[in-house]
Amino acid sequence: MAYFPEIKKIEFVGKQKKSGLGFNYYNPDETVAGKPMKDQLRFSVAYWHTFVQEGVDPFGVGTAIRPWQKFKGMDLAKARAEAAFEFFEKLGNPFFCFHDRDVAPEGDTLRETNKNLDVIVSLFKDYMKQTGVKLLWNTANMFTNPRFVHGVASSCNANVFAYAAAQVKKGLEIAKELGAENYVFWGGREGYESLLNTDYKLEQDNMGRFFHMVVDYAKKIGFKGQLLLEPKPKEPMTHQYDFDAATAINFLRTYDLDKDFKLNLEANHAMLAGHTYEHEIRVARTAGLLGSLDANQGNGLLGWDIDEFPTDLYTTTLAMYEVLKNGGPHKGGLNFDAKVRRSSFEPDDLFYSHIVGMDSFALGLKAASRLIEDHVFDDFIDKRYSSYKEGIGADIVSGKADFESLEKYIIDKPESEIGGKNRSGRLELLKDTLNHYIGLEA
Ligand code: XLS
Ligand code: NI
Ligand code: NI
Repeated sequence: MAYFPEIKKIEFVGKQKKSGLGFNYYNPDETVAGKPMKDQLRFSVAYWHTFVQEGVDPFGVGTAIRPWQKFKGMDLAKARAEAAFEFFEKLGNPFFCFHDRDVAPEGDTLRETNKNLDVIVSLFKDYMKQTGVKLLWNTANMFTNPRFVHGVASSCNANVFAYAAAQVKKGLEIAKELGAENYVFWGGREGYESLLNTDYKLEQDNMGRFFHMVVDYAKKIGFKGQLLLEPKPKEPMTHQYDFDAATAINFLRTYDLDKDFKLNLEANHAMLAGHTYEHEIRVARTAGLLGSLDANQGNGLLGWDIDEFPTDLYTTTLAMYEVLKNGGPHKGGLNFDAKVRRSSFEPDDLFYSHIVGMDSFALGLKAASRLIEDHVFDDFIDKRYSSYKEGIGADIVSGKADFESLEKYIIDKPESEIGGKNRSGRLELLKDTLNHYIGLEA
């Protein structure tokens, strides 16, 4: 059956036609920075937000009208899968992402749960073959069930560790079966509330052990996808172990996992950590650990993860700037870890929300590509640091200088030769230029 009978395939309509059910900027086959847009952006739809959540908030039940809601149990799981692939074909996203528990209900034992999963995975396999839609990543939901109350690999309960191991083992097998490009770990319950009852060192060490088992098993079964860690600073736990990109990188290096894992970075999580999205991406990129992106946005007025669809062009431009500087998305992509607002409860809103997200990133990509092509920031930054290209600066960079030689060089210099050499950072000028580049593409 058709779940979105009123909707036809969403087409690129160009700039002249304003909004509606068409793309103003996302033109999948148009070349930007040497590659078709679809390969630069690698958009993915998040199964949980689009086909599962129903607009619940802490004060009220769901508001969403979803034509598959009339089914229950495995029938609901099958209906969702059918609706999902109809949606993907109409939207034209090349990828999707899911948690194991989004796609099939839990049974009484893990064995039964896995059986339910197998049914849906084989359905997915057929649909993927028919439509050409691919799996950007799958992941294990190890945060909803009450068994994870004290954590997962960091739980004080060893049987929970064992359960999680078996759950992820199955997840990796599914990833292999469906040809996933990546496999993600978001440690929602990996953290602690208070040190009064927490063995911090054992919890971290156990997480290290868990991830080594992941690496070993992925190798054993020949899973070729990239393993990814997704940082988040708070919510649900007070102290999340993977606070932000820098903290997660330190964890990976401490446990000798940085050759096998990269990061999946989310805009709203960056905001909760007190960072911009581009900061998080830059930190990962310079460490050689940029894996993939969860595309959404937060609200600076709120202190929690609201997973709004991305519409902020500054952020999409600066995020795509980092991606292009990283040589493109590689195995990663842009997964819309984003949900329609509770008041946008009609099925059509699922299309409008993805369209604005895709257009915002397409425009950001084009602006970023031009900024790079014209060396706008590169030339400015190059000049700003030019004192390190010759003389004493070159000695510092090459390692020739030491405290004694630096003292000898500077000790008798007048202040006009020291502070007097500073020049304006020209931030307002640069922002004006950035606005101009976004405006050129809009
Ligand atoms: C939650 C996370 C989650 C991960 C996948 O805040 O963003 O959605 O992306 O488990
Ligand atoms: Ni996410
Ligand atoms: Ni999130």
